[in-house]
Amino acid sequence: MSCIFCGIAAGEVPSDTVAEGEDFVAFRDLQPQAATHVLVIPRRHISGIADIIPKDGDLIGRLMVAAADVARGEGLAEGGYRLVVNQGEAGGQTVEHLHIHVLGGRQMRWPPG
Ligand code: DGP
Repeated sequence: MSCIFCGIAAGEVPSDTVAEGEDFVAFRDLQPQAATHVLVIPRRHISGIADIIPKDGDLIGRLMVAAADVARGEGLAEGGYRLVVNQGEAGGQTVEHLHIHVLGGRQMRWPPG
């Protein structure tokens, strides 16, 4: 199975990386939906949030910390921003490698579409 985000995590597929750590990479979305749109992914392949298990809790926590750090680094912390995880078809997930969207730079609305 080939996974585009595994390719990005391995450095085999080019991406505009904004941050990385031992177990995560953050890079700009190819089809930005806001002025700032960054994806935070685990280096390890996890298909989606529905596939996490209790022992992944620390990793998920580090991904959330990374997402907040990215938002701070992008200058979004004061004005606000949105973190999104899409899961499965009805959730709008198109890439089956867990990712947190960091969206900011415009007013978000509720409910999301
Ligand atoms: P989702 O719909 O939640 O699965 O979001 C997948 C996002 O990934 C979507 O906003 C577009 C982005 N994307 C898809 N392929 C690539 C790629 O090759 N590079 C980058 N940087 N982003 C990608």
